[in-house]
Amino acid sequence: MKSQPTSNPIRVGTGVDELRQAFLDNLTCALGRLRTFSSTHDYYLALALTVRDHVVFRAVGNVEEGMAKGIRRVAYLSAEFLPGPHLANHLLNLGITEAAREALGGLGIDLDVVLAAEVEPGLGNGGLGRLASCYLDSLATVGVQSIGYGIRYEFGIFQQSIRDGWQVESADKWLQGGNPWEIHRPGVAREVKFGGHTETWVDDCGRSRVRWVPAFVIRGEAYDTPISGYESDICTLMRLWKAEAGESFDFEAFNHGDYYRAVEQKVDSENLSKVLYPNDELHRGKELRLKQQFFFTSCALQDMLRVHQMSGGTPDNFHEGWAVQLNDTHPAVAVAELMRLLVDEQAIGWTRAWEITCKTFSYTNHTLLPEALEKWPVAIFGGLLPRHLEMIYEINSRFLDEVRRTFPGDGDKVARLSLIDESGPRYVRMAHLACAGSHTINGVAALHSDLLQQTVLADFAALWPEKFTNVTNGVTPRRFVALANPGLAGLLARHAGKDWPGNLDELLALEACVKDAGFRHEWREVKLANKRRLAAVIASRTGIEVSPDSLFDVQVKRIHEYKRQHLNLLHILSLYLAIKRDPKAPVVPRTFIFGGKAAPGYFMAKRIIRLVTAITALVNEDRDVAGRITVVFFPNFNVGNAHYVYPAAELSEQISLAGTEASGTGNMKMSLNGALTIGTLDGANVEIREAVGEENFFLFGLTTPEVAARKSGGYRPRDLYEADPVLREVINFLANGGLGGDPELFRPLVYNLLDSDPYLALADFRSYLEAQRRVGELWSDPDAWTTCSVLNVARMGRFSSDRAVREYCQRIWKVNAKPVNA
Ligand code: 26W
Repeated sequence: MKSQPTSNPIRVGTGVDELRQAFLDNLTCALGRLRTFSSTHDYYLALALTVRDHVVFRAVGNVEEGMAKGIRRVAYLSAEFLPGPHLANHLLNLGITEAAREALGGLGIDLDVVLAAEVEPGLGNGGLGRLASCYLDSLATVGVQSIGYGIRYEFGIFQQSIRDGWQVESADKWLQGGNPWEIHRPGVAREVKFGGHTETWVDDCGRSRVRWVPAFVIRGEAYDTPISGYESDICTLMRLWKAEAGESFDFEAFNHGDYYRAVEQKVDSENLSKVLYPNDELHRGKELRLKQQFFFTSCALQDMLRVHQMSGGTPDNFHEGWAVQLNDTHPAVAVAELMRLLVDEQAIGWTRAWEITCKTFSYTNHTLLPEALEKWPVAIFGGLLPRHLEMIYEINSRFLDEVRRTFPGDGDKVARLSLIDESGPRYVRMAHLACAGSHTINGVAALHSDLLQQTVLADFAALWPEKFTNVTNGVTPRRFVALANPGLAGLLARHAGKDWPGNLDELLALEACVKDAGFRHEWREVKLANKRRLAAVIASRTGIEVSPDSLFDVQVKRIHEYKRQHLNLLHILSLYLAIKRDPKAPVVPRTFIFGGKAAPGYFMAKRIIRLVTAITALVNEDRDVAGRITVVFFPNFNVGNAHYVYPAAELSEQISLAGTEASGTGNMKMSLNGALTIGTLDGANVEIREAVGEENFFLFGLTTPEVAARKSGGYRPRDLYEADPVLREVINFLANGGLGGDPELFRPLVYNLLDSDPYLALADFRSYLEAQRRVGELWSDPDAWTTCSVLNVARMGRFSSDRAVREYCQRIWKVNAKPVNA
């Protein structure tokens, strides 16, 4: 590491005494607290400010360096980020965890207690947001100048609690106690226009130009959060925009003395960035969401243009200064906005502007589910963004000319490819806009990228095969192993060397240890300690006692029918009924752990949670099964809670219907922490299985082509129910009020399964049970189980987000990352 410019050795010194002094200074000077009256939260803030200085020093150094070199930067546009708690991660990256522990210890303060006081920013729904944060971490780690642009939601994803067995949502007031990580930059503000109309005018050179006369303007103010890299001088910035009333919001109203109307407008403007929409994988055409998308996208592009010009660039070579990644279609309106900025504001000709645009953007698709694909009614879109609608029509007309030239006479194809869906009421198709304006389009796992080209984007793939590629997702081993699982981290360092967090392929060295009984014993001890830690957390949050000696079988992810939590539940009920029937039934002791949020308006998902809690009540209170199976719903699954769950997992449930989970990243996090996977050939499971070896993975279920065949052959789930006595028993138990309480409660779930079963849970039931039987069998042989667990970890190097980001750098963004081991 290079030395950083320092003006004050106390503020950025890494010795114990300097850290302690900086901490005390911050407590007094920044927070105005006397030590005697300080709370744990004050200590947290003081330490956070201390650590922030170190990180910000790097960030500031990077800006100067980047300007001087005129290098190409990466902008990651994402409506969601889920960074998790920052403090411990920075300490790890800076290599000062122990120094900080000692510095605080000398004052009688426990670092772990202070770390636990951090409230995490929940600015995302799930996989997509967490992936964005893993990528910022890796961009910093592999040394790429980059910035993540998003929205500073005042309320992030709701907090989940369980009351009477139901999910209850409450507001996430993450900013209430102050946020020490962000730097508010009122000076870095961008104006964003909305509504109104367009008009043409003629400029001094006699050119016909278009001007957008908006109905209102909203100001975006930047809030910067530095993201450090592991043992790296480079820092990425997460620049989030908060909506404020525009400069002129109150002119007219004030002139008429209407103070209240003026203030109302102000409140209205600020509502824009108030709350994150809690839907994942379901698109609802809510106007405010489109406003949010355009707002942060426009702020980001204006910001990039300014940075580019300050670094000596011109609008004409914008694409040489920036590579811009669209994280799903949420920021896809950027394609039209960049065109507007270049054509209307910079007076660049259409053809050249389009060339610049297409050389700037690339687009990642994260889902195949049709209900997730974003499309906006033309009336809403045009009402809010009249100029962009015009631009999209023009882009479309030129694009469809190209289509007609390539596929003459194929009118259906033209209709299917069009940026406007005209099959009924008219819509703007955001994925089509993203594809048209991007040089590269990728899916997030090999299977997903293939399916993308065969299904939702098949026509685009036929038109532009060269644009399509795959970049399989990855996760950061710093947060999800080094930080979350210090026991395992120590063991890995001793046996695979200390470099593994920055070069995950080093873990391959573990293969040589697997035959060593002492090593396997140590491995089991680490897992046991993690299970004890999780058991304590579960007891304190739910009151449920779980045995650390049982097999920890874990399914944590958003609740969705395609992820099939209900398939897992059917298995649990089959075990329960088997034990009830025959107390000697060969069932290994298991603790089933569920976690995840249901979208507040998603009826079935909420019923699934209710079913988990009903089964919890049934199973945990039944003396006949006591000590054999236990079921837990871990409330409010988020990044911080994940730190307890992943390291303790022994069986990772990745049981989505083949062809529905784009990639999954929880699958990677659990396998990296030594869990074995029970899974279908879906998303990245396919590649995980290839990497760890098929003998170390419990495979079951239909393959994607088999799913298609079953569906087209007229799938009749009721026939399966009739034919399979175990399934029949389980379903009857559910339908006939076996769980107690209102017998109507689970009928919607039951009838959905029997009459339609859109995600083929019943078709995979038998095969799942059989795979679960193999799980039980292997578990009964601890040495064999441990061997598989070690091999899983050893062979997971490929799933580091560093690898994924390097692929993006090399193949998509064309920027240099520092070499591995540099
Ligand atoms: C418009 C509503 C909406 C909101 C969010 C639709 C779709 C989304 C996301 C694309 C959903 C999402 O998070 N997808 C997940 O992305 C992960 C990262 O690539 C993958 O690992 C998961 O498989 C995928 O479900």
